Amino acid sequence: MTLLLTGYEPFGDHDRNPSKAVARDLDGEEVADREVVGRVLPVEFDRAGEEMTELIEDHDPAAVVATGLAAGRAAVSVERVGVNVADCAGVPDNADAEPRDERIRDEGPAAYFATLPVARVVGDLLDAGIPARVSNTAGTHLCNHVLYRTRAHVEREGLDIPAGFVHLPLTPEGAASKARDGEAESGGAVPPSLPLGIQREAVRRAFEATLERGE
Ligand code: PCA
Repeated sequence: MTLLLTGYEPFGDHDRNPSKAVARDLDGEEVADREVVGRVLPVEFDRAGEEMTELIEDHDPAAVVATGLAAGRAAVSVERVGVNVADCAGVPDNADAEPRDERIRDEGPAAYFATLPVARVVGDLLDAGIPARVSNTAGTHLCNHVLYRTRAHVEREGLDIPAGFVHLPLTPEGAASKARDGEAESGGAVPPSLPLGIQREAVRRAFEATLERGE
């Protein structure tokens, strides 16, 4: 069996996305005795959910961890819930879609819980010296959308697989680039960051902690 890992293309005013690098780097690696299928999703509301559904059908994974960038967050954030809202909050997707206060599924439930063992994943990351926390909101942009759609699909198909979402901070290079665009040279703020190697390790451990469940 495989482990499905997704990241995203760069979007908005970010010229890189650590989630894309992590998905690429871990693609083909063995984690918890399974092969990671690492794929990069488009940052498009009209396509990403569909592509995730197809990936699950094609690869029959034992677990799904979707990841994305949350610039400004200091820690790896393991999301607890995806809500039935699509609102780009002023950041158009890469096809210029700008949903505002929309439902993802008109008849769908208000929210789905992630089925990753979120507290256990965070505990394991903290034990490994990686800054991490449970997050109670994945926002309303595409990351939340994909979490909601993934969980809806898993439930509709009756699949017994843990599925969830992990938001990653900027890398130091990404934070430096933001600082350069800002006022750091005049004393302005620099956003928090985490090196890519640590982000990769966090995702690897997220799968391991998830698959330990019940073993
Ligand atoms: N982060 C965005 C969408 C793509 C990404 O990497 C989000 O947090 O919704």
